[in-house]
Amino acid sequence: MTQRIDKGLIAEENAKLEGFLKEDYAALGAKLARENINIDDITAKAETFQIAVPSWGTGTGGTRFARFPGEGEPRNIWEKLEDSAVINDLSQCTERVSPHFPWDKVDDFSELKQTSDNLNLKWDSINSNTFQDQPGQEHSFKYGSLSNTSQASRDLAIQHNLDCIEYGKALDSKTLTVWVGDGSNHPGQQHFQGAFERYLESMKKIYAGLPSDWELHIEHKMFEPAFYSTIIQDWGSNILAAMELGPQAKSLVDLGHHAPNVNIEMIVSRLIQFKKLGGFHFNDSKYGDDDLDSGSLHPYQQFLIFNELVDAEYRNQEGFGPNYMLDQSHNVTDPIESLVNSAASVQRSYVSALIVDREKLTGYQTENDALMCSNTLKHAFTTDVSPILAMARLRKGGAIDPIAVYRKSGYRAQAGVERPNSGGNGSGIV
Ligand SMILES: [Mn+2]
Repeated sequence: MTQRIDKGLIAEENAKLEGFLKEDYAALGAKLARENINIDDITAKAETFQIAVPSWGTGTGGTRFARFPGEGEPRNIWEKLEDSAVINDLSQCTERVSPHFPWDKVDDFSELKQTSDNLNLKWDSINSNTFQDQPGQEHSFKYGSLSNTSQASRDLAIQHNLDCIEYGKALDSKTLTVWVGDGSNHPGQQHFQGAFERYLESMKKIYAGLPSDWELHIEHKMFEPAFYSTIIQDWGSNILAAMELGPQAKSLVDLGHHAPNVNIEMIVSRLIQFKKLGGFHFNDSKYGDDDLDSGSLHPYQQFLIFNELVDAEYRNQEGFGPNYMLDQSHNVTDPIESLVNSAASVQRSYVSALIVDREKLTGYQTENDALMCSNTLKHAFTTDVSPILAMARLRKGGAIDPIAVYRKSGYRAQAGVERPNSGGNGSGIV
């Protein structure tokens, strides 16, 4: 087994930076105190922040054109767990892993649970996969899964999701996330209503198999692999399906799954209002479902989404408690570095949103002072909360500078020796 990041190395590296961090933290604390904000209260909240890592994200991603395997990438769920543990060692905010079946299927789930327990990791939402055929599969998903015109294909897709719930029970997960590639590539290919009816009928059978303390998250996506229409193309179809199914069904927002320029933070607000916000897949994009690192292009959008989430938290909105997960494709970076960076980026948006003066904002909104409303948000966004993030990591035993420690550890080079490239490894764009 590849060695984890040595705690001694983390402590040694932290010791070099701790003095500077304390100075920066004190300076930020004084600045926030002038705004009647106690920095330690914010840091304590930052310490509670958790975002799940997708098991498939620890491998190098790819595009429709090619995949360039990275050095020492994990070849199975056991090695993906090792990398996930490293990410959490450094970041201290990624204690949950979201698996994808059948990519991560094992014979003995109790052994898998034991391994994750030993690594101090927990399991997040279970992701089912009916967007590809498995070897020897009797009824194809080529023309859809849960909405296929063939009852036999639909039954197979339903059964896979019910199996996923069983795997999840063994791992103590509480959520099933369903994204399907169903849709059409040509106008007229699919009867829109008929296909949606078949989808709902299938989803009702999955919903019926859900334990009472579970949630079913529905993920919408505007295009790909279907390029003319998709069965759950936007949050409208998503919330309709979730409302049709019942209170345990909620909508999941993947930031890359919308049309360009869509106001995602407003969608988030609507879903919160109607108790239908299940969770997030965080990533960033410029053109489409690019699956770039979270906050790498549009950090203000990510902040505005968290402004809605913190607002709901602040108001104690009923039925609010979404799952956060990263869902990215790392094509040219070390996936561990990207996931560490991205988790911190999302955590930064959360912390920045925490320091928004909500009383002032409400006042400006009431007075229709548009400029000061915008300035209130911008003030929080432009306040550099880096010392809070670093202090939260330090207080939990993580690294002040996680990327530097990771590079110094030599983990990747060692993994390269222990894990010869398989060339395979399912790394999807989902
Ligand atoms: Mn996704």
